[in-house]
Amino acid sequence: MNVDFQRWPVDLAQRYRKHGYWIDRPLTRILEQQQQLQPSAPAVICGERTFSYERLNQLSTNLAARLASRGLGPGDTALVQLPNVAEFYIVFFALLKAGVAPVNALYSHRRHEMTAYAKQIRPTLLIASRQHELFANDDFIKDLRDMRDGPLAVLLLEEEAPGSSLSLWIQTKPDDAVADFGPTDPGEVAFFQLSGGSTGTPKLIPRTHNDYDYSVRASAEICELTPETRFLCALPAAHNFPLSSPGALGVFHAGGCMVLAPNPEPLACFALIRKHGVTMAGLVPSAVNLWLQAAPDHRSALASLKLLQVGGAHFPQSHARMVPEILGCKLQQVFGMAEGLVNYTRLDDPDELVFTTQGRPISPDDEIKIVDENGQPVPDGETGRLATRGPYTFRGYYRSPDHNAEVFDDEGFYYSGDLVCRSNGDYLSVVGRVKDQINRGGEKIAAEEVESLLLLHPDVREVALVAIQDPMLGEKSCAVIVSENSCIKPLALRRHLMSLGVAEYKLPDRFSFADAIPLTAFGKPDKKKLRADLAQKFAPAL
Ligand code: J2J
Repeated sequence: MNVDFQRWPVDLAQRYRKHGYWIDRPLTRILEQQQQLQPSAPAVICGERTFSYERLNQLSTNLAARLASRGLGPGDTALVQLPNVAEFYIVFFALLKAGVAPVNALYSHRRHEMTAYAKQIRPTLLIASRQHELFANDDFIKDLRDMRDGPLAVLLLEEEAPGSSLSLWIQTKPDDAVADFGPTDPGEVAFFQLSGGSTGTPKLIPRTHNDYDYSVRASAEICELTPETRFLCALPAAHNFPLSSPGALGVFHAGGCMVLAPNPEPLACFALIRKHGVTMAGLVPSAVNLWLQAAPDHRSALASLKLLQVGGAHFPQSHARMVPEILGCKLQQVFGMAEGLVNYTRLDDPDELVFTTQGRPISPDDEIKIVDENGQPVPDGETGRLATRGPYTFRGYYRSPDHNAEVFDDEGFYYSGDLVCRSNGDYLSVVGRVKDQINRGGEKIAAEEVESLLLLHPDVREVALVAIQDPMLGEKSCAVIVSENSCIKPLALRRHLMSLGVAEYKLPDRFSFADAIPLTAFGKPDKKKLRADLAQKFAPAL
């Protein structure tokens, strides 16, 4: 039994195979290939530890064998939450080998998000870290167990009990090792990506081996990765950008090496770049701002850096132009989404295109529609809503028929909620968005999710979460609150959200109290007006 998901129509699937995008091999082929080509080459550098391809392959096989001997396999799902450590990739490949489909939660996620994922996938396996507040004791593990009918296997990093020590499970093969995990069907779900979201509950994106592998191979080629590539991963390793655009999987495909950083803090990253001769990195715009500020005093540390990819949020042109000058490397803009479609500026594009657009799609078979509010195509150069379908763009969120009906049209095009403008052939510029989301330095916040949590507070009668501009993060969030209690304090509302176990980046940066939420002619909260009002309210005094 496999994980259920919305498949591509047969004619499109045939086309994607015929054009050589879907090669019908599981994602584990990436490691197997390097195991044969260059087993002793370094694959991952994590602190003082270096893992060769052979070791990465062996350790992931050890874990997969143990999972298989416990009866875990295709149809099972796992909830995984690990920081940026080598074990993240060992676990990822182990689960692919065993055929268990994981949700790789972000380390910043807390009880609220983890519960929402668990409710959707009903995991048979949990892999997490004792150092995360949620797993400092066994309360949440007990909650997860209560949620299930069957058993839940638990493996923890930094765990003392041998039975649930991830490190022990990875290091040795069990005596009753299962040598062959059975074939993985590449047309099936390999794992779930996380959606940035715009609804009340975090949504999951089923990604198949075939579709993801194509995006990885094509991305590695576009970014010209080679065995000499040394890629600094300073964004959360599970995120789609550092995992696949071309990210870790692209680097492994090309036989290069991943250098892990816990976060994008510039001085620590610069030290890693110098120490390991890093050639390439991927960042969100807010992190680039920090690097641009710190770089002038540390230019020599960056000598090996050839390419900086920037994506995930709006990157102002003025900042884009500074990258080559201040960081001394080439810039590549990336506009992608965990749902699929990824656009890149190409390495041989003229500078103007690189500074002023977010690139063009990976594939000749990425179909793009840019339409007005009535669904009519807009001429090139004009702004419209982005809709797309293609060989690595999903066809539906996991078990979310109502939401899918809203974001897909009859032809299977996915409406990403972005406002874009096409120019210079098929280059796209991201101009804005229609989805109800705040992009806080690349971290996406679904307004509705935070609003529903705030409404659980007895003093909150109405609420609207909106974006306010921020010089460092691009956007921050502001909660506009209507309350009968004139003494209500932001601190109490923040505490309320913390007690509900929501990730910290979703806590409103500001609160604003109002008598009423303005409404549009349709009676919906007028967020455009709220944003304009708040821009005035929080405008820096001249
Ligand atoms: C403006 N907005 C952007 C950009 C994404 C590569 C790169 C990024 C992501 C990602 C990814 C943007 N300029 N350059 O998955 O593989 C906003 C858009 C988009 C949403 C997707 C990848 N690049 N965005 O950011 O799933 O609004 O993926 O729809 O987290 O981020 O967010 P996410």
